[in-house]
This record gives sequence, structure tokens and C-alpha cells, in this order.
Amino acid sequence: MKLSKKQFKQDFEERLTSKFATDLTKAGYQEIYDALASVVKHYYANIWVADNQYKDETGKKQAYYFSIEFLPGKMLKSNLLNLGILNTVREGLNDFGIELDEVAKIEPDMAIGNGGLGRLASCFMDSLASTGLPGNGNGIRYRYGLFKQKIVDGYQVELPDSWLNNGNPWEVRRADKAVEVTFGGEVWLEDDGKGNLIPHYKDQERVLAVPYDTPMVGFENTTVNNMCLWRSEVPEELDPKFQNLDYMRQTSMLSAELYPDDSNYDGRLLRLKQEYFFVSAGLQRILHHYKGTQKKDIRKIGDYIAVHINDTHPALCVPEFMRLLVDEYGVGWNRAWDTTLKVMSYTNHTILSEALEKWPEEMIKQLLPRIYQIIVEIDRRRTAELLPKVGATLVHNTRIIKDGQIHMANLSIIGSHSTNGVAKLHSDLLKDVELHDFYEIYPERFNNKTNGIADRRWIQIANERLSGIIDETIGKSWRHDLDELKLLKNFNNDEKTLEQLQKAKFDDKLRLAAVIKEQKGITVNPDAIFDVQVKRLHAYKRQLLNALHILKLYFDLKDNPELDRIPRVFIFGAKAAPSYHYAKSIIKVINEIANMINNDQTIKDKLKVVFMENYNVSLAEVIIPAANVGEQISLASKEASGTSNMKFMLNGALTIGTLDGANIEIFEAAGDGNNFVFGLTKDEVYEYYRNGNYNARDIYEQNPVVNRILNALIDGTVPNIKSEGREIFDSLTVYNDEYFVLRDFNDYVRAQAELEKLYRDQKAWTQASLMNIANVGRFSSDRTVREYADDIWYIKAKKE
Ligand code: 475
Repeated sequence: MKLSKKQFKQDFEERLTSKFATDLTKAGYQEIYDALASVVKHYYANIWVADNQYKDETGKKQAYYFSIEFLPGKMLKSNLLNLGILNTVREGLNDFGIELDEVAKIEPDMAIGNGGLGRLASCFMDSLASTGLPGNGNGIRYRYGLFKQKIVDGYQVELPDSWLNNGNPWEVRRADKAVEVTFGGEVWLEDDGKGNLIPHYKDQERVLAVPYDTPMVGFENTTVNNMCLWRSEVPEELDPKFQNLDYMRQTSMLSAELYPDDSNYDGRLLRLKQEYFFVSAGLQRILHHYKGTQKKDIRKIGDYIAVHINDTHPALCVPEFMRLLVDEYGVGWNRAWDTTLKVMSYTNHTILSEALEKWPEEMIKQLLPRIYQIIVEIDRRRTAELLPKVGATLVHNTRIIKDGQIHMANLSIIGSHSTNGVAKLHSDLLKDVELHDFYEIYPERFNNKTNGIADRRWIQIANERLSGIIDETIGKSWRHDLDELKLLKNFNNDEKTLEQLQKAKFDDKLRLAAVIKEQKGITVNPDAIFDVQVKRLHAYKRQLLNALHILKLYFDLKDNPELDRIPRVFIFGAKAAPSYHYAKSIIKVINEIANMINNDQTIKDKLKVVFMENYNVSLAEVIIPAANVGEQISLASKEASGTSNMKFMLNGALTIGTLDGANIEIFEAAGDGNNFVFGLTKDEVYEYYRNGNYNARDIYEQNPVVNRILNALIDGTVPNIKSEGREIFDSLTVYNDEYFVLRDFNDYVRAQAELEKLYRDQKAWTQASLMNIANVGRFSSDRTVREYADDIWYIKAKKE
């Protein structure tokens, strides 16, 4: 949009006064932030209205991304950037003596997601709008987002994240669009005399679902999509039977809290209620809108909407859509089923067995009696149809209802036309191993969509310095098309460019060093290699491998203080699920290793270890630009894709990583020699599984380095970790090291040494860094959502 500085200043001052009856001399940061957000909202409101009108009038097909988590972080700068007014506003505020970055800090992170899956959903939201694609989000407006992490005496402590305390200026409550979602009670079918079976209900519990819309503003275009988040409330007119406080409590619980677990299935009733709540509310709204604005034949709805099931949490979309079509809109079963297949698509985000969602049949029957009937019917018809075609074994292996449980992945695959993994390797594993039986039956449904990241947030906002240098070097076209970064390759031997890249990295390291000092009181050397591992804490991601290597470097220096080593700062950021005991023990151990090393005067600043508290999107925006090295060291086959790997690449960090997830595609894109690869391959891991011949104890006993490091965990060398040290020691040496940490240790040490060697040659290092940046284009989520649009959703971008 066009906006003069003068106009902005006037709008802002007026808003400050009209909203808070104050002026610039007296306003506090909260007031300044609220007034600013309100002005920004005013700026995009008209674009939003116009785009909604455009969508309604053209009746274009739209996609709806159903996700139980979103992780957008802060919105202020992102909205300013996308509106094209970031600099105008920054300068306008400067004239008033106000720093935009200080104002931006007031905004709490919107953290209604755990990790990769939620952040990916938010990258998609940004990319859909920015590529002009009509694609909307649908989720839950949790009152409390992901817990805030504190580290106390080395342990993780969880505090509530009450992010809505000061209001949320971006959202719009749409009470007029509220719908009801019902649970429990009894249902029976009666013939209506014309041969139709009509469901009748008794004693249902009713919950009001109120939508809150948050605009997703496209980058310098005219698209504004919607992220709809549902809040649960007590309906105004209630059956007296339900009018009690307990009911009120239960109802508001539905949208009270995000489940803080990542990659894990938790079979609690409340979770199932949440899943049905936002699925039912979202689909009802879509159908109302379709009937209301388009007045088209309901039987044609498959031509106008696509619904995406982001992991299995929204899998109830399949039976709920069937219920709405058949029961509420009178569509015949077969037609409804064909429509459901056409509308639905599904993404799998993990092959970890503990994440595979399944619900006891009895629970679904009690909580969602009509949905249960529909699932039974889907399963029955499918079994009858497929038995003669593919035989009993395949049918049995892929049934939705099996062993008294409803298998949500099976439901998602069977009830949709597309199942995708999130990186090539992951999608291959789905086809070849994890979902092989489904692949045999429905090969045409399987496809890959390698993840991507919203590059606007992860470089234009997070790394203005680097962005500026790139502008100076190759012009600004990359800001609209990340592939244009390829032009940087022409400067791979240009001393000035290389120097500027080094300087930018150094400044970003200074910025992070200040944050580390402030948060942890630790002084780090900006000339050291900043080596970063940030992601959820999980055994398969092997933060432990990193920690063991740090101990090795420490012992090397203790044995030989004169050793010529490039100083290193190891930086961790990770939340552990509150119920994940082992992960929390690893946090404690890393913190105590950090204490020991940081307080050892003989080590000076050759080695520092920092565990940053409360890793979240905003902290990532400071940490990742400052990284020289990104750690992507999961056990091959376990990390479906990873997305921080792409963020590091974009910011010119070199990756040390295994051949897992999207790392493989990153290594290939960046070119040989520009990253550090180590460890078992997926095939080698599977070979061990087949043969059962891995013996971690042998490595402990035979490798003196490993021996010494592991002993340090239990013999008091690392102080204050008595039970946690023992727990980890045992997991490796007694319980045979589930994630092959010891098996990959030597090769990791080798790769780390190579990394250090390259770092000594700053020119060569910076060239490798440049090659990573230059080749990152394909990891833009703009590319990813276009693939979803073309291959899965069949939606078209708006022409500007
Ligand atoms: C993968 N979350 C990453 C990322 O595709 C991948 C599961 C159950 C309950 C709550 N959260 C989850 C995940 O499974 C998850 O975040 N998976 C991650 O999805 C995006 O890049 O490799 O681990």
C-alpha cells in the first residue's frame, strides 16, 4: 500500500489519543503498541474486505488448512513488511523518538503450537497469502499457549503462557458466525417413510463455538486470507439439565489449553473433544458460507473447497463432513463419499510410533455417537468393496477400526484423495515401509511435498543486515522470488561481498551475545564459532550426541590446555514435553555440563555452553541469524523433514547433519563440500533393526573416549547430575541406545573436526556460507504451497 510518513504520523498520533486519551509525552509502550497495531489494522482492513468480496464474487475454489496448532510468533513487523510500510513506519516512529523494535517487543508471541508442525502451518499461512492463493487456516484459539520455560537449578520448569492478558489487537471476534458443536447423548435412526434413515438425538451436550478471525496479509499484494480460531463458550439458551457450573467449566476447558506434547499421542478425552470441536465448527462455517454466498448446489461443493488435514488431529473431518452432507444437507451417501474424497487431503508429519493417533472405539462411541456410526459405515462399505479386489490381509491391515481402536491415520488416508510426507526421504519411507499396505491399495494417492519456510520472516524480518547486503549485491528481486538468490553465486569470489557477509554475521553474533548476556549472564566471545541446536527436546533429535561431543572437547582441553582450538559457543534452545521425563533429564545434564565448563577458569573463552530459556519463534529470530553452524543430527529416518535446517541455510549457517529428512535435499542443493555430513544412513539403521545386532555396550567398553565421557555422567565429574546422569548412562549402555548415539559418535567427531578446519580458512568458510544462501530458493514455503495448490488442492492464485 501507499503511505507517506506524514500520513502515518498523523494517523498514529490521532489513534493514540482517541484510544487511550493520552499523547506521545505520556504514553507507555503498551499503549504505543496498541495504537500502532490499531493503525495497521485500519490499513489492511479495506484490503481484507475487498479480497473477501473478490473471493465471494468470483466464487473461486478455496483451501482450508485444518490444524490443531499454529505458531505465528509476533505479527506486528510481519504485517508492516507485507503491507510494504515497514520502513515508513519505522522512520515515522523515529521522528517521535520511538524505536520500532522496542515497540515490537511488547507483543507476546502467539504460540498456540508446539514445534515443527505448528510453525509449518504458520509459514504456509504467510506463503498462501503472499503467493495470492486463496487458502485459510482453521484451528483453536487456546487461552493458554505453549508453556513458558524457566530453567531453575538446571531443570525445566513450566509456567503458563497467558498471551491474551493484554488483548489481541489482530483478531476479530465474529459472534454472528458462531455455531454449535454437540457431544454425547443418544442417537437413533428412523425411517422417514421415503426410505431415508434420519438421525434423532437425545440428551446432547451443546457447546457454542465462536470464531476469531486473524487476517493473513499477503506480501505486497491484494490478498488477505483468514486464520479462523475457535473459542468454546456456553450457549445462551441451555437445557436446564446442563445448566450447572461443572458444565460451564468443562465447556470453557475445550479451548483453554494447548496440549504441550510434541510427536506424542495422548489419549485423553479432552483432546478428542478439542479435535472434534474445531473440526465440526470449521466445516459448519465453510458449509454455511458456501450455501449463503454462492447459493450453489451442495452436491458441487467439491469444486469450490479443499480441506487439508494437518497430521491426524483433524482426521474427524472425514466422518464429520459426511455427517453434514448426509444428515444436514440431504446428500446421498455415495455422492457424499465421492465429494469427501475429492475435498479432503492429508499430511503425515512423523513416523514415530508413539505419535500414531488411535482412539478406543468405546470412547468415540460415547462422545460422538453419530460420528461413530458413520465411521463404522465407512469401514463396512470399504471392507465389502475391497475384499474381493485386494484380499483379506491387505484389507485387515488397513482397516479404520481394528482391535477395538479407531486408527486416525487409516481414517485420513482412506477418506481423502492425497497423502503426503514432508521430505523426499520421509515420503519414500511412508510408501515403502510405514504405510506400505495403503500404498499397495491406493498408489495414486501418495506424494511428496518437501516442507519450506516463510523466507520473509526468516530473513527479511529476522536478518535485516544480511537482507541489506543481498540487496546491494544482487538487487531486490529475491524478496519476491527466493530463487533469485542464485545470482549470489556470481559473487562467490568477490572479496567485498565475502567481507560484507562476514561482517553481517559478526554483527548478528554481537546482537545474540547481548541477548545471552542479558538472559543468562554469560559473556561469549563473538569470534568463536556459534554452534546452535534449537528444536524440541527429543531423544531422536539427539541433543545428547551434541552434549557428549562437548564433553569430548572439554576433556581435550583439560588434557592439553595449549591445544590450538578455535573457540566455540554451543547454544541450545529446546522445550521438553512436561511429561517427557527423559527429555527433561537431558536438559538438566546439558545445563550442568554448561555450568561446569563455563565456570572452569582454565578453559577461558575457548568453550562456552549456553542453554537459552524459553525457545520460541521470537528467540529463533535472534539466534538463527547469528549461527555459524546449525546442528541437524537426528537419527536417519526419524526426522520427517525438519524446517530449522532451512532457516539456518537461509541465514548462511553451515549444517552439520545426518542424511535425514530435508537435510538430504539441503546437502544436494548447497553442493558438495558446503556442509558436513556424518552418521548412519536410513538403510543402515533399518539393517540394524532387521538384524537386531547393535550393541552399544561394546562401544562403551571398547572406545576409550566414549568410556571416559559416559563415566563422567555418573562418577561426579559433571557435578549435580546424580540420578539424571545415571539415567542417561543406563539408557545408552544398558538399554542399548535406542537412537544409536554411540554408533554415530566417532563419525560426528570426525565431521566436527572437519568443520573446525574449514572455519580456519575464513574465505573458504564464507564461500560455503554464500553457496548455502544462494541455493536456498527451493526451500521457500512459497514453492511448497504452490505445489499443494497445483497437485492437491487445485486452487489458483489471484492475478494482480
Ligand atoms: C516433524 N507434532 C518435523 C515438522 O512437517 C517436520 C505431534 C503430535 C502432537 C502434537 N504435535 C505433534 C509433530 O509431530 C511435529 O511437529 N512433527 C514435525 O513436523 C513439519 O519438519 O520433522 O518432526
